[in-house]
Amino acid sequence: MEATNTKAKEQIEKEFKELKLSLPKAAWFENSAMVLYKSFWCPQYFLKGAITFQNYFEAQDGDIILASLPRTGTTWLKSLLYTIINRDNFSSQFSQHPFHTKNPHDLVLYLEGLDLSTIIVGNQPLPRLFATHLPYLSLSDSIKTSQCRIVYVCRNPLDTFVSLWHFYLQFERNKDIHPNMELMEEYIGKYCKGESPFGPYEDHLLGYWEESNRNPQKVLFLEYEGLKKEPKAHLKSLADFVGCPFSEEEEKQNVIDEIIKLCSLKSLKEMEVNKNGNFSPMVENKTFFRKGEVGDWTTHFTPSMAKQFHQMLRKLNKAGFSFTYYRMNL
Ligand code: PAP
Repeated sequence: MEATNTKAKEQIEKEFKELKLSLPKAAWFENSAMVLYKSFWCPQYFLKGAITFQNYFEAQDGDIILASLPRTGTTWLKSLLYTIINRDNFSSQFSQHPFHTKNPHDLVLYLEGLDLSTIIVGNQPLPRLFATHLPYLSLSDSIKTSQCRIVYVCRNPLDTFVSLWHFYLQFERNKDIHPNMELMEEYIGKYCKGESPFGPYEDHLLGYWEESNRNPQKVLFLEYEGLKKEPKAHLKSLADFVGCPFSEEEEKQNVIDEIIKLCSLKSLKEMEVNKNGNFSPMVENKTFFRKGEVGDWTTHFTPSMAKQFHQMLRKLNKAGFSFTYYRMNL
């Protein structure tokens, strides 16, 4: 086992070094360069993890994988899924819930963030719950061939961009970069061209959406805006989909409402761990919780900025996709 691990590590290291040199690169803010890996823009920081995940992750039939693009509601879905799946371990009032001491990202890990030994040992509590930002086509084969289930969340691209913009600006705070309209327009151009972390946006969304149409038992496709509008109905379908349906008794005891309340932006934002804790040396927990508003882009974009999204939205429409819960009047 030890020898196999060492060999695998060497193999990953070799592939990583070769790819880092040979793949096309694109800049994304100052410290977040991306490489074009298997048709998506992989932040260089995640390249080694993506290789490890693709080659060594063995999905099990009971696994649940949350897939999303960055800033589309990942933290919210991580908290909802974690709470739904583990709800028997906590009293219905959730006063002792792990969210009081841990950020949802510390409880539901990204597959592309795991090291080789964690991926291989794979002894997380059952059912195993993971997350990923990788597109459907780039998932490890065992995810596609096993009976594991995927929950995908998307969000309208304009709000997603605004959220991403604020997220990355934090890293530039003390540097020589000015968050002006010109720079924002330039980044919208990159984003709409497909050059964004784990993008192109439309390929990511369509990959999971098409698979959810082909195989609805395998992929549950959700919209952030839908969750905001009808949280209760969405929680019920989430719980059914992951095999943990709410009983009549639970419904009577308002368990669904309690989960919605516990996982709300307001509640998570106010937890001490999210006010003052850190996810990593660079990322504070508070950056995962901002405004959570639908249509926030209207307070940021000029008409010409919004227009840049036309082509992306046309591509989605042409593929037969339109957002059920949000209409954009551009
Ligand atoms: P990540 O990729 O950095 O993990 P992700 O969680 O996917 O980000 O998305 C962050 C967005 O979800 C933020 O949106 P905003 O910038 O427009 O405000 C964040 O505020 C929002 N968000 C986080 N937690 C919740 C929640 N519990 N309910 C609703 N929205 C939330």
